[in-house]
Amino acid sequence: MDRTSRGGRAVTNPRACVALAALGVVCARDPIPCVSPVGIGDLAVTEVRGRQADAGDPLGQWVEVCNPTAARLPLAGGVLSFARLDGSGERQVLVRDRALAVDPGGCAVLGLFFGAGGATTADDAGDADAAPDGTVPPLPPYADHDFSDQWDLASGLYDAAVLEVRACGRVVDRVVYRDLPDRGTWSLDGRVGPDDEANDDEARWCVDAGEPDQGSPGTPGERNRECGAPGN
Ligand SMILES: [Ca+2]
Repeated sequence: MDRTSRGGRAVTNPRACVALAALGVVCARDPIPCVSPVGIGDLAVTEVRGRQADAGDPLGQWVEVCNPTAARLPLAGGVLSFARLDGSGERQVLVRDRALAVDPGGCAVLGLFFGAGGATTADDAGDADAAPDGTVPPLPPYADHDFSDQWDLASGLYDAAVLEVRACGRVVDRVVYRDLPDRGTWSLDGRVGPDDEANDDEARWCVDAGEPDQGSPGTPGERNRECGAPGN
């Protein structure tokens, strides 16, 4: 994220604070500063997987967010914001999992995973939930947080977007992606560590369509491949 564009503000959106407070997340109204320890640049977006050409793709649409700091960072109350490139159509998802955190040097994968098993709509996903024993279809092993309940599953993630990671109203990272591949992921070069400034450079990103026989999964939760590497 361009540091010149960072707000670095405490929470200024009262409605957001009310929503967060309702979930037990400490996020006081302005002028009391938010207590989230996640600061500007503490998390960096490193990989995005959108809708796939294979309509039966079971691997989900997701965002990988990595923690380059030496501290374990909670994600509860964090927000992913997706807007079209012209700023319109903003959609936000809130991390409601109070236990979710990212270890130092680790990554979290947040996304739409009700598509696993073939469901493409919320209703379908609901049907999938209706197992006689009440069990919920398992998420892929790399999925840390599913926000299908906050999204129009029929449309999926935007193919092009301004994506922001926010913590209690503070913009932690911002990236722009312009054309998600329909096979594999849009991936920050594995030679580049998770970095909120390095990931501003779109030339450092590439398509990871490796392992097509396995559905082009990308590298969710793991270090990205190097751009230009064989099979990439
Ligand atoms: Ca990865």
